[in-house]
Amino acid sequence: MAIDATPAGRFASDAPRLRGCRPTHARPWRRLCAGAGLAAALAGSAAFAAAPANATSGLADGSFETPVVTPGTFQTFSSGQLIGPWRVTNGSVDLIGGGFWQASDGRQSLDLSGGSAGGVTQTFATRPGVIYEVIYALAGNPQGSPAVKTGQVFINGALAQNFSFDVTGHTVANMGYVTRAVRFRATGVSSTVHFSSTTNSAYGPVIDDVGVDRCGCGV
Ligand SMILES: [Ca+2]
Repeated sequence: MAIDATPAGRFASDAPRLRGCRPTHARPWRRLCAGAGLAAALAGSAAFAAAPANATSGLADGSFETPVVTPGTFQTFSSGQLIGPWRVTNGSVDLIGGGFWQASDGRQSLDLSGGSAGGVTQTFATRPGVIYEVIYALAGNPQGSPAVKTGQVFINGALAQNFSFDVTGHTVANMGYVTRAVRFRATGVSSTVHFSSTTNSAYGPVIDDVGVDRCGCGV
């Protein structure tokens, strides 16, 4: 079960930390669960209390920093190939090296359309019944058409979110990253997230800074 979370707009370092979400990775997140009121409402509920206190998630290299691509270039990966802990699911994607364009986090990012629409997936540890939120930074390749890049997020094989990003007015130096999130309740000891481009060109949606938070916001 998964729903779209309300887009939070651009990353905001001054965004208030909302109760009910707990980062399950080392890096503190700049954007947490939407729906603080609902989170607060659930805070004392049996459903919320049932969430294990030590739930963990092992999503790795959500920043697409490995392997390191020669700065100023990009490397295309095709279906079945691995990009660190990510696997290319279809078509091809471009791992963008540092300095080629602005990353949201670190130096590298991922264009989900390599030569054509592609996608990547990763499976991470979850606890059944616990609510998680996949958070990611979204932009688009500003170097070619179409202007509006589109794609989808799947959780455990089910469509969880359609996304789009309009690159109009953005450049390689000002990518205009926004934050997107997808909430879901884990049903097993592992869950799979799959980002897929539906932009069938060489200029697709760009993602970076993917992470998973344990979340008490409710779904
Ligand atoms: Ca990165």
